[in-house]
Amino acid sequence: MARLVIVSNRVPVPRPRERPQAGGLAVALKEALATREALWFGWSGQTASHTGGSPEIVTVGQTTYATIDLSSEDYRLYYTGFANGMLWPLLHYRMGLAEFRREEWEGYRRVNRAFAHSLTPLLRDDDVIWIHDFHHFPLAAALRAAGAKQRIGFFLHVPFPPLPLFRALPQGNILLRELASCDLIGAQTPSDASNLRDALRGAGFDVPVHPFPIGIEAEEFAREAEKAVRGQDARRLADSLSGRALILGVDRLDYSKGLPQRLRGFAALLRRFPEHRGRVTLLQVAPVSRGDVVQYRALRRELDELAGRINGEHGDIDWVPVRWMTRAVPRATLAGFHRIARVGLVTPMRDGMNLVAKEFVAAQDPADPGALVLSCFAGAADELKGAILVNPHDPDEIAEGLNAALVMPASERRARWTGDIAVLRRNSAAAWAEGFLAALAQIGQDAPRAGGA
Ligand code: GDG
Repeated sequence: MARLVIVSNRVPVPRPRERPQAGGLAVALKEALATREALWFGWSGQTASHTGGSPEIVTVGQTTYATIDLSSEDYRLYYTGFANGMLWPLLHYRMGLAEFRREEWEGYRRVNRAFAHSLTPLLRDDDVIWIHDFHHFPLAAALRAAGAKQRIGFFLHVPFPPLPLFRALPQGNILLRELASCDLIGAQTPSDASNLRDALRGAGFDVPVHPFPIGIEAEEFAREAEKAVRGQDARRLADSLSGRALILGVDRLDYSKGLPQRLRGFAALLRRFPEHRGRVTLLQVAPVSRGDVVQYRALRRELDELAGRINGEHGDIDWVPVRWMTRAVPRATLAGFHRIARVGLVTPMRDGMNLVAKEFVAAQDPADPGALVLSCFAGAADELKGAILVNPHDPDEIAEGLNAALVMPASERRARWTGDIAVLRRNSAAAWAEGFLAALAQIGQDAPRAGGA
């Protein structure tokens, strides 16, 4: 089997004497990496005096991790600037939050060339290269310019907006041209794939673009949840609820996740459905993310204030309606929290997939599962037909969804959960990675031969 070369902005390099960092792409690619030799290349997460140079190499089993540093200047221009300050809001349909600066655009493209320059000497002729996400739109072209002839696939983890919106990006056609150096492009949903295909075609490129919805290892997460509910943290949480129903939210503190809208929706529940007052608790875990981007700092202040206001207005001497945490919680502990929750509340304004929604479903007790209230703008809404779908722009709709979830009889919760867990087991993380890699291996193989029938 060909060696797999993964490229992503961050690389989960295993650190000796530390517990493995389970999460993100590392979880999704676990199976794929277990079955073949692999090289995982990307940024070390460190800044230094220069970008690039020869990578630092760590090999564990069949996987080699190779990372390079970024200069502080490039970190600011490429990562904080163009990737998080321009592309992230644009791809999440939030042009009002996007800021374009020519020097950041240039920094972004320079860092991608530096990636190609450091990666090229490590490549073998029969490697298969799989590039991940919007940090690296220009990378395939930079690798081709350095002579790479290997098969190159690209997966976009976030949404892709319709063409008129994408056109707001100055020089967007250059990014599309560079992306078109790939042999196969994957997106999360059929509509993201079709938006990206239209943009590429509009710029004159006919690369195959298909949906490959990312999954999770549901059985493994369920086992973790079952174990964690007996653990100390989950027991502390369960005891502290005093019999109240738990509504749980878990998200990076990001404006795409609809957190203010969620808190307003919860406040609307308490106002419009007073029978739930004193009987529910919302726990929102929102670890701070991208704290050096100004929009994220403003969001954090807004949420601190909103949570305080709701508690001030609705709280009682023995009841705090909103528990608000900006610290990260260990993954296994979170699995236990999901299992305790009566309602999973996931309200992104736009989300490529949203793995939290899937993790909530996977963690439930089959005999007495909780209900999921899910934004219709999460990619996961395409698959999780048992969720109560809401439009997060309307707090009243969130409140109605929460009420429906809280009063739903156990038989209906079980019926909805049974359908969703079957989908999750089928569309696993392993199936996602193998599906993409099989499609990439197939490119060019099934083209009609000249003169053939
Ligand atoms: C991007 C796309 C797409 C969250 N808080 C804690 C914690 N998490 C974990 C969750 C989940 C992951 O982080 C977040 O994944 P999401 O999919 O929800 O969202 P993004 O980070 O925005 O991911 C998204 C994804 O890529 C994959 O393609 O689904 O649409 O935006 O696994 O559980 N984990 C721990 N502590 C926390 O406090 N340990």
